[in-house]
Amino acid sequence: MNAILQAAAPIAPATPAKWTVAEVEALYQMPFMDLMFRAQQVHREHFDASEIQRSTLLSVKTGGCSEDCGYCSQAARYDTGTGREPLMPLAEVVAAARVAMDKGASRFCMGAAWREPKDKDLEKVTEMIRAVKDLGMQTCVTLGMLKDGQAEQLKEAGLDYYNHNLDTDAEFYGEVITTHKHADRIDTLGQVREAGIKVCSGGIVGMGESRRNRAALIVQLANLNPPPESVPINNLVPVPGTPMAGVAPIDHFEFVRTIAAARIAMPASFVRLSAGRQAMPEEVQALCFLAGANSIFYGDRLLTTGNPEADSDEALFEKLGLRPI
Ligand code: SAM
Ligand code: DTB
Ligand code: SF4
Repeated sequence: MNAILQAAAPIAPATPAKWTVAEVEALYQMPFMDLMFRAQQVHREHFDASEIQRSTLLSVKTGGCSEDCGYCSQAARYDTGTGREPLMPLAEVVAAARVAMDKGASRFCMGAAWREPKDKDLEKVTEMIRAVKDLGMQTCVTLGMLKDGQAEQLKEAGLDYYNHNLDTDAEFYGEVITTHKHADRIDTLGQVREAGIKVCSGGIVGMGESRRNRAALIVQLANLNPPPESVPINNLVPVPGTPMAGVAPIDHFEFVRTIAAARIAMPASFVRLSAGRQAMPEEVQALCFLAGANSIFYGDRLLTTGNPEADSDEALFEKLGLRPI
């Protein structure tokens, strides 16, 4: 073979390409129109741009959490007015899942305000997973950090997704949370993967982090191998009584850029426009869908805070010609 042909021969990379923070920062710095165009191209290579996935949340154990996450209404140490509720009875969970399914949600996500689940609690959550699966819905739970063997128990019960957000850049993590580490989150995600459960992991913006921190969070998510199947991007819901209550909100266009950067860096993942929609005009939400968001939380509550009414989401989808999947 001559030298030219040799140079042109494809070389299979030993490991998948990794994103760098500089590359994702460069996406953020693109002219808005160019960034949106590129995000649309990537989105349309992997998805039908008129389809949107809907997940409904339910807080199955509320408040009284030992952790100090600076944004969270459920941390016991902050005076947020969020009541404490023990683990919900199975029948109530199933009733809520049935309502969500009837309204058109395809996935039911059960959240618990725990640092980590105790074995006896996990047992009860596995009953919830089995019952919700029996209705014909996809299941997701978010229970905090997992120890050896727990992810396998969840898989055994039929769990589809485990949500565990990296939340913010490893370098900014200590400004937000001190009672556990970013490395602990990565460790739990590894256990979830090993057990064969799909990963749902994303983060929160608007906590006073820099654009570089936002780019780094996207890199840390995209470079998980493989990247999470589902990537929730939350805009901080400021909760009175938490340390983050008074942080200045980020500009809507910066939020849309974050969605676009996540879409480009994780082309095959569902990117979920998550918390914070109540404070977003419909037009901004539409820009997020244009930037590649193709999933939402659906139903009038997130965990402890509000979310747009299902009927108003339906009306928005109708206006945009978005079809639920
Ligand atoms: N305790 C578990 C954990 O921390 O993984 C599960 C529940 S926790 C409430 C789930 C996620 O909700 C957090 O990781 C965070 O991303 C998001 N979240 C909590 N409070 C929020 C807020 N005020 N604004 C936006 N997102 C929030
Ligand atoms: C995620 O990324 N966002 C959801 C879900 N995963 C568990 C939670 C949002 C919580 C918003 C504040 C609240 O309602 O307590
Ligand atoms: Fe607890 Fe999760 Fe809230 Fe942190 S985010 S305080 S771990 S419920």
